[in-house]
Order: sequence, then C-alpha cells, then structure tokens
Amino acid sequence: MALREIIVVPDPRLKQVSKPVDVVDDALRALMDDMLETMYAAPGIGLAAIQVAEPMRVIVMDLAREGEEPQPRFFVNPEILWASEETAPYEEGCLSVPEIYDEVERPARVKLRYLNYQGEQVEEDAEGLYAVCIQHEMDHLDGVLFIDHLSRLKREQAIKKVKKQAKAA
Ligand code: K1U
Ligand code: ZN
Repeated sequence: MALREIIVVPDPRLKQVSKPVDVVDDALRALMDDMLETMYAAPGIGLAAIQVAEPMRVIVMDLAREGEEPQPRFFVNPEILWASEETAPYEEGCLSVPEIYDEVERPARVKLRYLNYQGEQVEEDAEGLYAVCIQHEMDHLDGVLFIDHLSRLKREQAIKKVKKQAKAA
C-alpha cells in the first residue's frame, strides 16, 4: 500500500468526468487500498479516485467513528437508482478544498448500485451521513465539487482561500 498525493482546487483534473471501470482485478484493488490508506492519513471519511489523479469511477469510504472498528467500503461504477424528494442540509468538507466547510442540501435518502471490492453487484439504501458522503463522492466522478453547489461568490472565495494557503505553505 502507498500514500498518494491528493490534488486540490483549482487543479483542472478535478473537473474531469471519470471513466467506468471494466473489471475489478488485483490492480484495481491495489488502487483502492492506496486510496483507503490516503483517506485515513488525511484524515477523511471518503475519497474518489480522481482526487488522487486517477480518472476512474471508484470511491472509498469509512464512516466509523473514532474508537469504533474500521468499516472500509469500496464502490466501483456506483449508480444512484433513486433519490428522495425530501432533502437535508449538511455542513460538508472536501480534502480537495482543504479547510473550507459549508452547508449543502441534497436528497435525504438514495438507493444505489455498485460493484464491491470483490466485483460483486450490491444494491443498498443510504440515509444520513452515508447518503451525504456517497452523493458528495459521486459528484467527484462527474467533475463536480461541493463548492459548485454554493453561490459563485462563495465558490470564488473558497478557491482564493485554498490558493492563499498553498502559497503560504
Ligand atoms: O474529499 C472528500 O471527498 C472527503 C470528504 C468527504 C465528506 C465529508 C463531509 C461531507 C461529505 C463528504 C471528507 O472526508 S472531509 C473531512 C471530514 O469530513 C472528516 C475528517 C476527519 C474526521 C471526520 C470527518
Ligand atoms: Zn470531496
């Protein structure tokens, strides 16, 4: 396993639409292992492959709280089959937009389909933080960041702040 660099705004690669995966093989599992290690080290609760500059429809996630057993989850070619009309707000963050947090409103519940670490098809309902995180990560697969759900002013301010942090580092 290896730590990968997480790319940050305004890197144009974050706007790319990621490509579907053909086969879940050992090479893909090695990428997912690297992504999980990178996410834990950041630390974060989710990570899309494009955030480590791999334009593939792959996501890792772990929503276990501190002190709980790790619960790594792997999503290959995820699809949203249904989204509730009811929405819910959540104060989101993103490892590619470091130190910026703001409220985003998304469907409160979704039904999703994906391939797991073994390449098996899974269908699942998600609500709460799981629903928020999978929608945030699936946006990454389509080149959408959580700041794209904010006003233009807030988005521009966020990017300016991240650029300033990068200069100071
Ligand atoms: O960059 C990412 O996509 C990961 C992002 C996921 C996310 C967070 C909140 C709402 C929606 C999606 C993060 O993990 S940001 C860091 C974070 O939330 C966190 C870090 C350490 C402990 C707990 C949370
Ligand atoms: Zn993100």
